[in-house]
Amino acid sequence: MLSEKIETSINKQINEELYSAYIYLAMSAEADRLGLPGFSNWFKMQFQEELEHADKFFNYVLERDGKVNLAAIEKPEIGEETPLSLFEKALNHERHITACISSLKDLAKSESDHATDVFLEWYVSEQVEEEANAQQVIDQLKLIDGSPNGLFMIDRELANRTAAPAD
Ligand code: OFO
Repeated sequence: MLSEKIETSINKQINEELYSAYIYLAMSAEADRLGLPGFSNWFKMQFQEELEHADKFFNYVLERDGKVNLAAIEKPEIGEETPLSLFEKALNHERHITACISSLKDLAKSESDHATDVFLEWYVSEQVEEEANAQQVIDQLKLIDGSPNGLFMIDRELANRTAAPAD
């Protein structure tokens, strides 16, 4: 059984994860428009991983006999971007999600909900990885400093990404 506060906060996080999926889907479309199929693939894989993050929270609420309340998903604000601005937006977004997970964890501790506290550990580690992944591409993009050859190489590398299951 989940406390009302935890149930509300996890439902809010389901919405955050679905919004994450949505923003990465918009980024995937924008990367495709820029003629970068590898970047587009990277964001599409991220979209799929975010759906799994949402699904993992969804299943957890049901497993704890809670109630899932699905809310409207905000429109992602992705305009005409550059490869660098896309990844800077991705990193800023992941920093925001890290803060959400940290607040959830603080709440689980204050409510003495040990099961939720342990469940959230997976997300804590995942956020370290997600921020590092976005930062790595930002570093590479800064290193090539707009070189078309460099961009082509990064695009080829990002084309190899597959979605990791959220186990
Ligand atoms: Fe990007 O980790 Fe979930 O939101």
